[in-house]
Amino acid sequence: MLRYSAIKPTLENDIYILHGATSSPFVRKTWIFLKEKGLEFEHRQLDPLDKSPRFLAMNPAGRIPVLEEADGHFIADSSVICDYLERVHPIPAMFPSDHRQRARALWLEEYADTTLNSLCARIFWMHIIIPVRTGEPANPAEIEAFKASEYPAIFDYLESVAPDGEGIVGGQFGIADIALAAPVRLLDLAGDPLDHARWPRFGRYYDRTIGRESALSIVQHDLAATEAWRTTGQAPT
Ligand SMILES: N[C@@H](CCC(=O)N[C@@H](CS)C(=O)NCC(=O)O)C(=O)O
Repeated sequence: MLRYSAIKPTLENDIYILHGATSSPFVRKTWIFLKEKGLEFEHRQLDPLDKSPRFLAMNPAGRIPVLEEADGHFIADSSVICDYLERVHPIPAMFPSDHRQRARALWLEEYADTTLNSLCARIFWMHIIIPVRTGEPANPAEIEAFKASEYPAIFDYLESVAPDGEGIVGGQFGIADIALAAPVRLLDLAGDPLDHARWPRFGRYYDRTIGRESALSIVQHDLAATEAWRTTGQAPT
């Protein structure tokens, strides 16, 4: 949590600024969380690959998202940001109050941010970024082989725990649901959506989350960001 004194607070109003590229699943997670909380924010593009001094002062790890508060205070990492927002704005609650359920929600968030995200990000790279950077079209055989080897362990597990309703933990919509949907959206953006016939329960659960008003509000922005990657091989500016 650094304060970058060379940057003046950029907002007069007491609202947040969310920095990052809108194709990022971690930006999407934070965006949806802010919306679910009913918090006002502005979005600013920030290229995660351009490790400028300004970016590194905001987050020495050089990763997006970064949340800026009205006084110029920065908070990095989607999980840290969501936890912080929950404490500052506890209602509506997005983390379970029961200790075991909270642990389960945090574990699912971590699983989504790591295991699930690596898989979905790889598909996005294979379809969108590698072709524009190499000048070679996406390789369907390579993609299908990757999916055949990597998808079952992860999506069979998610199929086995997906709820009928909106909330995977205790039936209450919250952080775990947002975190699980955010990377799967990369598959839609890559033009290679999840096979709903093979994983119908998880597919319907994903559709319910991504169809919420909070999640729909980022759609035009993530499509635009994907188009920037697809045409230039670079993050949106
Ligand atoms: N644990 C972090 C992960 C953030 C992350 O990896 N963001 C990616 C973009 S999707 C990034 O900034 N990558 C830049 C890099 O690795 O150089 C979070 O939850 O915010």
